[in-house]
Amino acid sequence: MSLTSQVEKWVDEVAELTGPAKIAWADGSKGEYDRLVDDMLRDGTLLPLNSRTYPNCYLHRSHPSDVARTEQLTFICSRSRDAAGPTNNWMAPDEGKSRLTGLFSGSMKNRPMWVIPYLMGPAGSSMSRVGVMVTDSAYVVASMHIMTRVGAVALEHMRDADDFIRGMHSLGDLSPERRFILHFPDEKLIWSVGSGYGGNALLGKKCHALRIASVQARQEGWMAEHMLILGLEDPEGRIAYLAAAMPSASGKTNLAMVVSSLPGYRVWTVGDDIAWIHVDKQGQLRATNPERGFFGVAPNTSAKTNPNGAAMVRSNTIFTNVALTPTGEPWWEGIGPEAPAGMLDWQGRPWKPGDGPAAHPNSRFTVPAQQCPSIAPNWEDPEGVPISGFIFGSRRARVVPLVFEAFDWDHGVFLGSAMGTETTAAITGQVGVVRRDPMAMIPFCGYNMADYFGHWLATGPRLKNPPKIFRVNWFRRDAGGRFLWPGYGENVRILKWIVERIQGRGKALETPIGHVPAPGALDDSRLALPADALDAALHVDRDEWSRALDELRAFYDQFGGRMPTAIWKAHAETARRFGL
Ligand code: OXD
Ligand code: MN
Repeated sequence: MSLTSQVEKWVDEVAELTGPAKIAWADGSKGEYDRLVDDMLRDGTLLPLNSRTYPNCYLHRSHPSDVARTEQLTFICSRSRDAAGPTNNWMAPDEGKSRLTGLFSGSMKNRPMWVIPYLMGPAGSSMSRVGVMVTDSAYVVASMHIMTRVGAVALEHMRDADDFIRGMHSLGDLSPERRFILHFPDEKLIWSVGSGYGGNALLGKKCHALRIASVQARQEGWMAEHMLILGLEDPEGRIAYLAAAMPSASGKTNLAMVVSSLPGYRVWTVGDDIAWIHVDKQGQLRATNPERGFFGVAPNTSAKTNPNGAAMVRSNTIFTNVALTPTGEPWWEGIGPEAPAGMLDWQGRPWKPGDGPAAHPNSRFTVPAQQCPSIAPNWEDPEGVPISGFIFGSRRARVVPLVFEAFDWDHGVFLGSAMGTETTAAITGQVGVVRRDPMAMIPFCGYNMADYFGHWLATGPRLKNPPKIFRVNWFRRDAGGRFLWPGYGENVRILKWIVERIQGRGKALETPIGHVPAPGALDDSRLALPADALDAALHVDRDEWSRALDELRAFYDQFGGRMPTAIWKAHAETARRFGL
């Protein structure tokens, strides 16, 4: 039996069900990418952009009802409802399959079916994993080329004939009524139908590298996290690697490639969205980025907010749902230059100021990671990079200070589990309401989150020097609604304090929720902050925390007896330290 016999058998079964006009195996070559692009330019799936200012860049306009991840249509089909837990949508595996079989049946008639073997993670790494995805969308194939390592390299990393995640994707009729994203963790299987957009359709990303991988990671003793990975280089040339969890569209990509405002400091990018983290033989956590590209939010990406991001999307980039200038350039809100006259909006309609956003708020760029000017020279190191600190960050106008440090590993896990955030346009639904988003994993954890907290807690004792854990919030506002902290390049000042704490140097004050920077400990040289802004940004408010702890209790309660006692203990100790 050959190594690919199971792959071929499964592909045959899918073809039997979906009835494609033909089957094409993707090899990941440049020639293949170019042919896909040519075909899509011909049938209008892609529009060319200005080849002088944006060489090899294209614009794709998705169906107007298919513009973001649809969490309400995303299900974990574990054997039991409890295994998925109260924060996931659950569907019984048999029910999922019988409901979707009808939608997949004949869905590829008259369309080619692509088979994409892809590798998540660097070539040659024991942490990397294989997936095989079938799809009837050429846009998805081209995007997978950018976001993953496609072709023979993937099949070469299979450890046995069954060692691959199966992903079946069809555009269906793109109707939200008939859109489902189902995960069968017990069968290493993903079924996605009815959407061609981002995390719903590029199955290597959220479906495989987070939802399915998080289940495998727990079983196998590693971690699959919704985290960027960066290295902060100090003036002596030492690099400390940090991994940071932040909810979708909350500045994770910007932070991953931030240009330092502090002379002598430099940030190196290893990943901007997902980290696979293993404990090595020495008890050190090591992280790889399973992806090969960035699928970033375009609005507010500019030479000011993210100079490296703005530079990397000037070639070889697929833009989705941005606006188009008359000279064939992409445009979005916050790009910097004013909107020129005669623009088309993200749906291709003539646009004028006052018409509302020209680019969709969740419009995206898809670009090879290698093009990022700050990409770390060792970003594809098969051994991964050693992680010495974790950061949990979310969007909170109130309550959560700019930065603080957990007392110890268990307390840090509690802080991660306590994270709430204001929602953004990355998911369909209301924007700006606070929702609980522990470790930024609420949409991405493929199993019961109480067990996920338990897995984090169990990992700490396996580590020789557990990374220190920090909480950040760049988004705190004053009473007038103004941001208290300038963010972007200035966030390096926070990273600097974090690394100083890791090295045992940074000064801190103890508060009931952890250690905040002592007066003068945050480097604010040449930073003209309004008087008291830093104090206000770091303030720990007893009344606000009292309410937050109540909200948290209600959130934890839904997990019943499954919730680890260490989390409840940290909750109770916080209340006690506040004298509540
Ligand atoms: C993303 C997301 O696309 O989190 O990374 O939505
Ligand atoms: Mn993400």
